[in-house]
Amino acid sequence: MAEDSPEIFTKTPGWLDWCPDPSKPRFVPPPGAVDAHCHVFGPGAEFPYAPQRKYTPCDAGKQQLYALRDHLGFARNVVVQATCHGADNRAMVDAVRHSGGRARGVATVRRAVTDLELEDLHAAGVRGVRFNFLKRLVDFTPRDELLEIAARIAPLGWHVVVYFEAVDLPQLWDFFTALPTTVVVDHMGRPDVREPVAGPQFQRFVRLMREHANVWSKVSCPERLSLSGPPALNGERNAYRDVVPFARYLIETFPERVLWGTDWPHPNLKNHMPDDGLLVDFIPHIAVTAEAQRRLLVANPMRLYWPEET
Ligand code: 0GY
Repeated sequence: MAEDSPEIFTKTPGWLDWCPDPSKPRFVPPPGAVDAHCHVFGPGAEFPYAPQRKYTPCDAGKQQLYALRDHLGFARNVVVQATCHGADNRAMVDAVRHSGGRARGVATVRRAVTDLELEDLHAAGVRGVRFNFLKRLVDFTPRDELLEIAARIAPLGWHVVVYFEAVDLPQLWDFFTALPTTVVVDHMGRPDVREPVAGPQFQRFVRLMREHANVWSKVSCPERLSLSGPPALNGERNAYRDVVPFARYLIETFPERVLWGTDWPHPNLKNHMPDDGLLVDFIPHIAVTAEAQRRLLVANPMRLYWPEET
């Protein structure tokens, strides 16, 4: 390969591409609604995927993300660094910079990050870092390195986003509760939805939020957690029903500490690719009043990502 030719990436076998023609949701998000969890992938020819990545996705760039935002009736995005880009934040930063102020970013950084690099990320619109604990997505990072990073980003007013499996919460508890910032948990801590909401696994997560007022949760990714799956193609729009009680419980118990996101372009789904319009129609099933919807989609993400406007 000539030095200046872009690298050609081959998708992970079985990779499911994002839905090209999502339906128009029936639910109309309140004005100013924020999709607080989504990603961009490359495009690889412009922003190469990281050598240490665990998967190679399809390209999913900023134009497609912002077209989806408009189609779904949202106003803003929080673009979360995906593991396929490692700690090279250029694709995410480029997307945020080209949003006209309508996106913020969550980065991945290593211990070696300089203060100047952190300041540049802040100027671009980054407001948090993500620590990922899923073994299928990342190699292990020592906890002292993560704590050091958390201490460095805290003075910038940033928060830490954490992604883990529910079964791993006991061993991560002390680490999470030692973090000096707001801590945002991805996808409700990934509960096993075969277990009851009142069961020990989910209630452990609820206890984390109850005892630690700095812990927030994204009530996102029903398509990842659901066993009942999307509805049959019969016009029904209340998909992923088995996840509803978990998300609704968190929204009703911690109305000021919940966020929602599409998770577009939905990395690593194996069985089906969601219709993003259906995902939006999940919202009124979990946030059942206009006030709960306003907090979930507008007030809470604005407080965290655009505090200067609130
Ligand atoms: C998600 C979920 C996943 C992937 C990533 O950064 C990532 O690669 O977050 C997953 O595979 O469960 O939130 O996008």
